[in-house]
Amino acid sequence: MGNLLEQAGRLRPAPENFLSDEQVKAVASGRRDFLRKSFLAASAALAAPVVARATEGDPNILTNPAWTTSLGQPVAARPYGTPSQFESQLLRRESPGLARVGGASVSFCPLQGLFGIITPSGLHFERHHQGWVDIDPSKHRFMVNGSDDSLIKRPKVYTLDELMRMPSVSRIHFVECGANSGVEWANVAVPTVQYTHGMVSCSEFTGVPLKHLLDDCGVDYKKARYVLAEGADGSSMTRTIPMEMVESGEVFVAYGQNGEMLRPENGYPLRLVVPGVQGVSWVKWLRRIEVGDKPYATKDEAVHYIDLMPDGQHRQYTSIHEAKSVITTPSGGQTLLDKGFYNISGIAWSGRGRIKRVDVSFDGGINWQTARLEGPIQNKALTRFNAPWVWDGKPALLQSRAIDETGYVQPSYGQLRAVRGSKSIYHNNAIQSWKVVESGEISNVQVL
Ligand SMILES: Nc1nc2c(c(=O)[nH]1)N[C@H]1C(S)=C(S)[C@@H](COP(=O)(O)O)O[C@H]1N2
Ligand SMILES: [Mo]
Repeated sequence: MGNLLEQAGRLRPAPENFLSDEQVKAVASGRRDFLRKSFLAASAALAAPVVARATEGDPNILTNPAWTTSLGQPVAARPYGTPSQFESQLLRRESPGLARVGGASVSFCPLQGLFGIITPSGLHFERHHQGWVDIDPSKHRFMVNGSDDSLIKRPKVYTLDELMRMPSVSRIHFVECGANSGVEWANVAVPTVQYTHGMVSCSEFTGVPLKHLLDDCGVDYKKARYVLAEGADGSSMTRTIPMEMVESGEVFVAYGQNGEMLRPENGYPLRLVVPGVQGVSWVKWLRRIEVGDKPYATKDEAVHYIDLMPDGQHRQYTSIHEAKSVITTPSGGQTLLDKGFYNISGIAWSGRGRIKRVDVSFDGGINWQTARLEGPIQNKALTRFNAPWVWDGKPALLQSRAIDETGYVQPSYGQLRAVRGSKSIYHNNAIQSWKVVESGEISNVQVL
């Protein structure tokens, strides 16, 4: 259990971490006089800040800590900033249950410790079919060609410098692997939200609309109804994207992520952004777009990312994510310390547009109440919701249910399994349940 708790990251506030050794000793020996003396000495040495009435007995308010009475670190001590040493548990993690084959693996995003909707770039989940590469941008080329010369007037090869001179867009979008929540089909109750839902992340991406580049190459949109996107890594990642998505202007060739260049793990220096569509189509280390007149049925769409239906048939090209949500705090692996008020917080998203409403339940779906959405609500991006809850110390089942602008309602496991059966891996958007027991411990359960 200790290990699970550690994996859950931000579990309990740990104010004891902030005590100096002296303070710890003083507290242990109950020498209140010592605390008072050092407080007075410290205030005399430094212009005393305005102090509110001290809480009786708490050394954290009765004494001036070292950081108040000494010089701080110089500017640019760390030319590239990193999180506080006290946040070192909040990390991407590989699932103990998932095998790593060569570089092919996945690291999960620690959703339980994040706020708002933007995923810090260093915590963005990773999914590589053949490991990640750090490409020299001066050597990277991006080509646009046609499966047939009649589909395109001017096939071209672009350098990164050329792309970065073009008109750019910056948009916030989620990317979710189609296999997110995949092990839950088999009811393998992984312990934390990091493993149930951690293959979703959300960033502000910057780049050039693919439509602009296809126009530049003189694509014949009457004939060229599909594009094939290809990556430069060793996985031969190739995906078909219907031309309507490109023509809508939403698909873009990105070089920026959260205000800086993409991280190597996320496709530096170029990746495709295909809003609302499963992650596999967001080809990283993008080096080529081919326009064609039919779907390509590549390995990554004929064998992988297909859904085995109850009648034994495979469903193909179901790439758009339906509405989904999850409560991230409190969540599996965490422990409620006491009865009383809790802010229930989570994320919701839909590949079909904006989130319209999120409901939360504390009794496993018998009663629902509407959560508060943090705005502005963005198209095909994570949306943060919050709801108040007073825990009475009795067992509870926490759930959230997203509704998107098309009116689609996130299904229960029972509803999802009635249509999809139990043999799938991909595209699980069922309602997640967290069970709270009297001790305050929270675990992952499925409610049908
Ligand atoms: N070239 C290339 N692109 C790729 C992949 C890959 O292995 N190689 N993995 C895909 C998959 S399956 C997913 S879910 C997303 C993950 O993006 P991320 O690693 O930035 O989170 O990238 C996609 N693009
Ligand atoms: Mo994926």
